[in-house]
This record gives sequence, structure tokens and C-alpha cells, in this order.
Amino acid sequence: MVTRSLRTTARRALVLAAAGAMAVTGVVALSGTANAATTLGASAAERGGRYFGAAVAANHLGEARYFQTWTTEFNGATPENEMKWQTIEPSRNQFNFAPANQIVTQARSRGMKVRGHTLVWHSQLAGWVSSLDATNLRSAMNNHINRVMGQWRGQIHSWDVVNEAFEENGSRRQSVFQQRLGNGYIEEAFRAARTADPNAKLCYNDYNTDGINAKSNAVFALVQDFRNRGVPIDCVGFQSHFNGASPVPGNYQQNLQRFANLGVDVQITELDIEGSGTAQANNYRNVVNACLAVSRCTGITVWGIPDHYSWRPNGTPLLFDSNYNKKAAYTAVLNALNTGQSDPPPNDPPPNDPPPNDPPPTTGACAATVSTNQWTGGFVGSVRVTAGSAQVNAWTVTVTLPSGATLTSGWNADRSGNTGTVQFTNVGFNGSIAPGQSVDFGYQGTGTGTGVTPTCAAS
Ligand code: G2I
Repeated sequence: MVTRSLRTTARRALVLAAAGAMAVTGVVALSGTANAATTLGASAAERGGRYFGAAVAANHLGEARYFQTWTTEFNGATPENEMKWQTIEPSRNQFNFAPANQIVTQARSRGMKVRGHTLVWHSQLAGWVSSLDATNLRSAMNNHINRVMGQWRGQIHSWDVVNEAFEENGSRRQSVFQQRLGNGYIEEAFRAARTADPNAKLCYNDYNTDGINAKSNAVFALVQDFRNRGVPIDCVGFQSHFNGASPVPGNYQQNLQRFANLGVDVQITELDIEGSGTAQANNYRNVVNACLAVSRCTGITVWGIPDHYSWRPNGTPLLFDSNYNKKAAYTAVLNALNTGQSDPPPNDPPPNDPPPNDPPPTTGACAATVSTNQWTGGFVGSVRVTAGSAQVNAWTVTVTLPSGATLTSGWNADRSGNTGTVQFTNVGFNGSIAPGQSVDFGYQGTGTGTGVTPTCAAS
């Protein structure tokens, strides 16, 4: 279609000339007047600041071609397994951040956007979690969210807070979270997540929700309900694992758009499409064009880099072959990013509710601030304890709860009671705070927990 491609080129030239010079790596001069990006990340960045990321495995980072392909082609990363519960909290309250940190550090030093994957998921869960009763599970879930998000607070673009909570027929998956905590666990997780990192976008992520069907309808109803009631949620992740039995649905774009219309971003989070040659390339092109056509589709992540490291290598579902050669699918994606119709996304909107105030300057031995997330009938308080100019070895924070408030759980501190004036003292691992540094603990309760002013005493 010569006419269309000439028109497209002319339109691009006009748009880019109007936008002025672009300081993006991987961009070369085209036709003397405009620039065409030569890498997936740079090209996506030109489409309204979108990202094009890849799932990255820490154990491959030492392989030169792997590392080079990732850092040259992509401007986003999702740790493929390193942030999963089994790996990151293998024993209760024992955290193993190092493997994920390798990826986050490399990604951030290159200005990439990092997706956190994933906080609350039935799979790759540590064994100890399944044996907890409801009270302990609630406390462990809150602690997990708080500690893992807190580790990279302010550094993660989007978090998959809850992953794969629905069955194909739209019913709730009978995970340990669902069975012990009931339907409210998703809301509790999102509220805890907002408190733990107010700057991260909070996503619900699932598979087989890519078209309009019973499962995506159930997710849609959940998101609609959260938006109506002010429960924090910023984005929905569509995993988009496709093959012959599960092809790219005809209503893919329509489905993305209906979620976007609820006021959340949509992201393609784990894209891979089995096949080869032109057929695979066409499917990839359709997915990219669908994202570009939805202004709130802010990024695409492919689930791996070369085919042989895919979770399903026999399906050769990725953009690079096992020798790191670019496949036809790669070219289709790059061309779609460079020439496809694009509706630019709005500039990163702020999350739904305001971040807590920064801690006040510390003049005494320690200071404490609380950020409270209140909903009808309950609350989560997240407390930050900050050392003054001297080392703190142990601390006690006193909080006087409003009448009617009753604490039901807490994490990272021992507490003296559940109502009225409650004293929280450090546990073994967080008593020692270096000058100017902070530690966090939290509590959850019923009733109203707002309007409290914590005080801190240190030794
Ligand atoms: O299953 C595909 C994806 C579906 N959505 C959620 C994603 O988190 C999930 O990713 C895959 C990883 O790509 C695999 O790499 O999740 C699998 C586990 O459910 C991952 O597989 C695991 C193997 O089961 C383990 O035996 C292995 O030790 O990968 C581990 C690390 O290589």
C-alpha cells in the first residue's frame, strides 16, 4: 500500500518536526527531516513516552549477549522470578532481596522503568504461608507488601499487587488468601500497597483476560467497584500469552479500551506469542497497534529475550532467536512502533490519593510519623521511625487510638494492647537505626484510625 505508507511517513515527519529534536538513544536521521528509532525502547519512548520492557532473569545477566540485548533494545524490565514470595521471603520475615536487586540496580542506572512482579499470588508462594491461620496470614501479607515494596520505595514504576486471582469462569480462585481472608483480601492488599509505596502504580495482573470473556468481565467488575469506592488501583496488566489454542482475540483493543475507560492505565505485561515467521510477526504487530491505539496503554513487556530462555522455549514465542538474531516478529514490532497509529498517553498521572507527608526533621533521639489508610470500618497505619543525629539501639512508639478503634494485627513491632494508648517496641531486626535513617512498622484495625499523633522514645 504505497499511498498509505507515503501518507504515514509524511504524517510522522510533521509530528516529529513539530516535536523538535529528540534526545533518545537509538534514534537515527530518516529522510533528512525526521527520526526513526532503531531500538524497541527508544521507539516506544517516542510513542508518548511508552516503555518496551522484557522479563529479565538475574542468573543470565552475566551472559554478554543477553545483557547487551536487554540494555540496548529495552527501556523496561520485570524480574521474571526474583520478586516472587518463594524467593524473596522464603522464611517468615527473612528477606532475600539480592537477586531482584541486581536487576533493579542495572535497570535504574540506565533509566529503565521497572515493573514489580508480584506481591500476592497463589503460585511460587513460600511453603510456610499456606499453614497460617487467618490472623497470621493477614499480618504476613501486610508485612510482605510493606517490606518488599519498602525495599524499593520510589523506584518501581508499577507493581503487580495481586496476580491471577480469578478462574476462567469468573469465580475467585480458591487460593490460600481467598480461603482464609475471603473476598476482601484483594482490597486489603491494594490498600497496604498504596501505603507502602505511594508513588508506585498499583496493578491487578492476569492471563486469559485479553479478550472480552467471563474472566475479564470479573476483573472489570472488580476494577469498576474499586474505582467507585475509592480503593486504590492505577492499572490492569494483561499478560497476553498467546498460542494457537489461545490466539490474539479480535476484541483485544476493545477490551483494553473498556478498562482504560474506567480511569486506569492498561499495560501488556508478559507478552509472548508462539509461532514463527510471518504469522507470528502479524500477531505481534496487531498487539502493538492495539496498545498504540489506546492512549492509556502505557507500556508493553515481552516475557523474555531469546527464545531458548522463554518459559515455553518449544513455542519460540519471543522476538530474538536462540542466537540473539532479530526475528521477523522483532521487525514487525519495531515498524509498528515507528509507523503505527498512536494516541499518546497522558503524562504519568499521579496516583489516586496523595502521598503521606515527609517525616518532620528529627531533633530528639527519634521521631515517628504515621500514614493512615482509612476505609469504611477499617484502617491500616504505616509508621516510620526515624533516628536523629545519634544512633538508636531500641525504640518505643506510643499511639493513642481514637475510641472505638481496635487493632487486629500488626507487623515489624511488638505491641502492648489493641485499644486506647498502645506502645509499639522494636523487634529483633529493626531496633538499631543509624543516624538519619528510618525503619517502618504497621498495624491494621477496625473502626476509625485517623487523627493520631505518634511519639517516639529511643535508647
Ligand atoms: O508461567 C508464565 C507466567 C505466567 N504469569 C505469571 C508469571 O510469573 C509466569 O512466569 C513464569 C516464569 O516465566 C517461569 O520461569 O513463572 C514460572 C513459575 O510459575 C517460572 O518457572 C519457574 C519454574 O517453575 C521453576 O522450576 C524454576 O526454578 O522458574 C524457576 C526459575 O527458573
